[in-house]
Amino acid sequence: MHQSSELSSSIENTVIRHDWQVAEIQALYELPFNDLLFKAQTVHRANFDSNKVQTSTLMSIKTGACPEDCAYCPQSGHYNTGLSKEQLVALEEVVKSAKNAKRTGATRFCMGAAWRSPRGKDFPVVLEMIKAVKALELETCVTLGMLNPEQTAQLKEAGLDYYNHNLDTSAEYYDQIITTRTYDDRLQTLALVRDAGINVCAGGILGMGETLRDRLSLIKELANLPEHPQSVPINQLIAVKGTPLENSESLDTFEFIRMIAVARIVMPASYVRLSAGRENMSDEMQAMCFFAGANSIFYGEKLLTTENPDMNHDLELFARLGIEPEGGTPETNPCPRKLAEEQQVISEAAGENKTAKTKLFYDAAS
Ligand code: SAM
Ligand code: DTB
Ligand code: SF4
Repeated sequence: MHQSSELSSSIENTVIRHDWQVAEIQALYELPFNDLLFKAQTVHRANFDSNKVQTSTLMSIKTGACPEDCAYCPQSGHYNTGLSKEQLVALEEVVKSAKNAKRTGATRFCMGAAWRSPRGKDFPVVLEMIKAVKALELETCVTLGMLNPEQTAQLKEAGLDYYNHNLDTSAEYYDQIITTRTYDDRLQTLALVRDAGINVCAGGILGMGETLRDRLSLIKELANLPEHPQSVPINQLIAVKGTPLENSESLDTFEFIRMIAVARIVMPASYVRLSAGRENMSDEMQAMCFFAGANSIFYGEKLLTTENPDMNHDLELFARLGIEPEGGTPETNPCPRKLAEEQQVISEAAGENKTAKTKLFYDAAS
């Protein structure tokens, strides 16, 4: 390649645009699969180390009985999913989980609350949680629902690194999924978070009965925000019994991978997180998502209320793919494959379930 064409292709792979049209994103999406993946991987390599994946651990700090009616959510008080209402967890419990997350190699600790918005005496406690997690030299993230300017200022002051607030789907499909708030409410909180100088984590869910156009429109909304979200979680719906979406049909695997690829191409410098739903994805599907430009995962056996793959399984998958977690592979687990095999044998012998198997890892690490 001549120097000038090398330069123009490297600019093309790194340029940040905010004027995407759905038709343009659709044209990318409809490329032959190999061409799309090649393009996504080329953009990925121009902006990131393509063999590194960021790992975030999630903790539910306040579970259930949420006043919102999000049709996908097991924590909405409008549906009966068998979850019991819980109070805000204690600060010490958060510190304990965050220490564990750090020891197992996570670089970010995300705390989620089933709130419409933070109110009353709980918010100052969340500020203390952020400070305590930050003191462990972990990046901090919270997701607490809608915020006002005073709250964003206090979160920033407490040292918050990221705020998660998803657009979830297209503006057009939004009222089919949530009726207790609007898309504009969501955009407004994102603006307040951005203006407070907190990194934005915003993405959505695929597989809620939306059309392809809705999915492309969601990606367009995210890409055309005044700044690209620094982190873009792409969730595959976990169809939870008792929610209105319990019988939703899952998306075709290749359609999901294509969406990861277009997210990577239109938001070249953002972390794209292969988020909820990995428990229902094969290793091969996840590997293709990483090739398509996903470079972050939730790491740990639990999301908020649902299951996530074992850490050992993830570390083994990384090892098989030559992927390095951004925080490094935990020292206590130098050979993930061997450890996973040993633990599989021990757990099977003891007739233990998955949670017990993961516990063995913690025990080994402590
Ligand atoms: N209540 C806050 C809010 O909605 O912003 C924070 C917690 S909420 C559980 C965070 C995100 O989790 C939602 O925006 C949604 O994208 C995701 N989520 C919830 N239930 C899910 C499910 N069943 N499958 C996939 N993602 C889900
Ligand atoms: C995001 O996009 N996905 C996470 C996080 N942000 C807070 C939550 C997934 C929740 C899946 C359902 C559950 O475990 O309750
Ligand atoms: Fe509440 Fe968030 Fe679940 Fe909606 S997604 S019901 S706001 S916890």
